Amino acid sequence: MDTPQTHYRVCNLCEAMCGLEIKHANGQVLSIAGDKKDPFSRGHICPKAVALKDIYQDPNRLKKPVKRTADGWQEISWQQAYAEVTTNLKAVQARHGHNAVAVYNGNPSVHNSGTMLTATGLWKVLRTQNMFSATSTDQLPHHFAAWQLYGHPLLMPVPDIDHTDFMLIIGANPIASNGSIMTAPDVANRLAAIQKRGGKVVVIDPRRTETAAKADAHHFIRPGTDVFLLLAMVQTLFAENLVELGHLQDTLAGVDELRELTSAFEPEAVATQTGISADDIRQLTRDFAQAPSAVCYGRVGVSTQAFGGACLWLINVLNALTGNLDRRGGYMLTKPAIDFMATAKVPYQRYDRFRSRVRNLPEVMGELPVSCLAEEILTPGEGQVRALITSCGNPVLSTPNGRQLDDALEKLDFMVCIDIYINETSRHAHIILPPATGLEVAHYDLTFHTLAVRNTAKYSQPLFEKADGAKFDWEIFQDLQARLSDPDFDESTAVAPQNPEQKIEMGLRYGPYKLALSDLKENPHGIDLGPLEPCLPERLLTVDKKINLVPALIIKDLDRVARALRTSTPTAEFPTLLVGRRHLRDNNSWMHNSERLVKGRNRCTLQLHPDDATRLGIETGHTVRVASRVGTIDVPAEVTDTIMRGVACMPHGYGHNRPGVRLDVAQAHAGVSMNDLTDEFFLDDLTGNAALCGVPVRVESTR
Ligand SMILES: Nc1nc2c(c(=O)[nH]1)N[C@H]1C(S)=C(S)[C@@H](COP(=O)(O)OP(=O)(O)OC[C@H]3O[C@@H](n4cnc5c(=O)[nH]c(N)nc54)[C@H](O)[C@@H]3O)O[C@H]1N2
Ligand SMILES: Nc1nc2c(c(=O)[nH]1)N[C@H]1C(S)=C(S)[C@@H](COP(=O)(O)OP(=O)(O)OC[C@H]3O[C@@H](n4cnc5c(=O)[nH]c(N)nc54)[C@H](O)[C@@H]3O)O[C@H]1N2
Ligand code: SF4
Ligand SMILES: [Mo]
Repeated sequence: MDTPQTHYRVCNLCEAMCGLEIKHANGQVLSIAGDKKDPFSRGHICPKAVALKDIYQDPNRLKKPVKRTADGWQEISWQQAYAEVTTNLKAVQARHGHNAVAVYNGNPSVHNSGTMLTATGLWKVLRTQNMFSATSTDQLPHHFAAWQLYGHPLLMPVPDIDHTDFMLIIGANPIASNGSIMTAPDVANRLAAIQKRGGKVVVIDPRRTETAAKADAHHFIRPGTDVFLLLAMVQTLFAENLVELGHLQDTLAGVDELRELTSAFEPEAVATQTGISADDIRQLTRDFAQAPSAVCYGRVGVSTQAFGGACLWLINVLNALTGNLDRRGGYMLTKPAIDFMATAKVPYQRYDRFRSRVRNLPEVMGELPVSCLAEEILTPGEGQVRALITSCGNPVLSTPNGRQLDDALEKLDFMVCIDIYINETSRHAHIILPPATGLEVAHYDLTFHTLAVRNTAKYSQPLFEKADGAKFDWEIFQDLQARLSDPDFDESTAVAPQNPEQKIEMGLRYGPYKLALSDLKENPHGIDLGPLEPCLPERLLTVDKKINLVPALIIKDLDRVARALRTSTPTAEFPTLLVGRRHLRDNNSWMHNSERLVKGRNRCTLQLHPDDATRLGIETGHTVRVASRVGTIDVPAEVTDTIMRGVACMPHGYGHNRPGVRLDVAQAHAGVSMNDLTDEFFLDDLTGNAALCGVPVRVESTR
């Protein structure tokens, strides 16, 4: 064996951007450890990073295009695959119009710089309004609030976790998820550091999570009621004269209207609905407002619910009204080495330029809510979706009423998946185009450097050559774009796809630090560019350079909030509220083919409070039946007092035992899909984001 060598790169599996130190020899990984010299992650990694080795070696991972035939999947050449994809997509569009082809972009898209820099070129050529992505099952409310307040959906502040004195975490579990819209590697130690310097961490969650267990205080909240809590906190700020605008005094508009609008939401008015006492709400508000610096941070638990948009607006408002917006230790914007915002168009206008055909839902950021994808395929008429391209996505397991989509995909005239596995979604494809991935690709994190709690920059070179005959994602996107855009496309004169490295180089050179790609290549551990710094109002992208705290679109939604406060959500038919959870060794739906990640106790269980379990005659290990408006599943129960009464909880991303799925390890740990219960009609009316938290269900014993 050759002498082992060491390679440094970033882990692109989740948002934390941990630095890796990989020892390898003869094309084999010997070990994967944290890179102690990475200035940002300081040696931290989680178990998923080690699974990069498993992905690299996975016999189920595709390296060449495959075509579904009567005799099963057949490997075909890239040339044939491109020709068939192009012919079929063109035929569908020629016969049925541009919108007959739909696109779904999944989560790993934003973790791949090759995809990030080339996919949109292909989507533009298609000229379809039926663009969908995981965004509308995830962070759309964050974008919506950022657009309404700061002028651009990507101008999202992040918690200055390393300097704050008080961190209020609502509906996020960073110790399991490693942080989201808050790139903060080694987040457990960063949270512990708040406490060490005398600060406090408070968690609001229907579960006593891993993060809550380490916090100074945890309040259970009834799922979907955070909007009431937040309104009561804002009401309290005004009622107790705790509003302090700080340096944004002249930038913040609408403060008086806000006082009016929130005046009815006294803590007493929301205590029953939220399950948090009026005294606790007042005390929490005082502690937050009076801390030297504080930040309120919310994530999936507040964005994937029926009032996601209003919640995210209020989280921003709470930070602004206490002087914590754009202040050290508060809620701050980054200054990334590649800054997309430098060329952003003002005003931002990608909203409601068109609507979904069947349900008339407005476009947001050039996309339609994925909750309406299946009906666009299933409902006949002009503009019906007849072909689908997915890239980096597994919507059968990740979007509401996944079963319906699962069935709908069978009805498509043509489907192509750009994916590395034959999974629950891609098993329906006619053709799968697999890009090189993981250790075979170069990466500069375009997305998560812009959402990081410290400004850093890092470029990762590929560790291994891609497999013989494999292609990079950026090659696939450009190859397809060329073939689809040119009616006279000629293979023999085609131009070679451009390595997007050049775009990264340009982005860095024109960026605020004027870096060169060579600087990053010479510093494989990454470059530290310093802590977050105040940058408002300069960085605002609003036309008047002000922050309007009472945007009309959002204020209109307060009627819906007020109505909900008077209604009690659980019905007799579906009396329990279902929420999700994440486990450190899961990564949405797609890493269960790594034995090291799935081994051990079954994690796909339905958690219930002991009182609810006793009432229903359920014990840990029993199979229980869970029903919602859209479906029924059977799942093992896990009785635990970490969950609030009246709430049930299960992870998403399981349900691998469907016919044709070619994931040998994952199928042995199949589990069931939470999204066979979530409801495509249960969403945040304001933003179109799916409501995956607080889904009304009925839990029954099967004994
Ligand atoms: N009930 C419930 N549902 C949820 C959530 C929840 O909390 N609860 N969370 C939601 C959230 S936040 C998200 S982001 C979505 C995720 O939803 P999706 O993005 O649809 O699902 P993933 O499981 O991330 O699937 C990733 C896909 O990308 C493929 N892949 C992996 N690496 C690569 C690569 O390098 N290139 C390509 N082309 N493909 C690759 C995988 O094989 C897999 O098919 O799920 C959402 N769904
Ligand atoms: N290990 C691991 N890490 C991941 C992922 C993964 O699948 N596994 N996925 C990645 C992705 S795509 C994302 S978007 C991020 C998400 O990152 P996080 O948002 O931190 O993800 P979760 O762990 O799902 O935390 C959501 C929390 O909201 C709580 N919750 C549910 N309903 C409500 C509610 O109504 N109100 C309140 N206040 N809380 C509620 C849940 O109990 C849960 O603890 O994680 C990323 N990191
Ligand atoms: S926390 Fe995220 S970035 Fe860090 S090693 Fe784990 S998966 Fe990779
Ligand atoms: Mo996500």
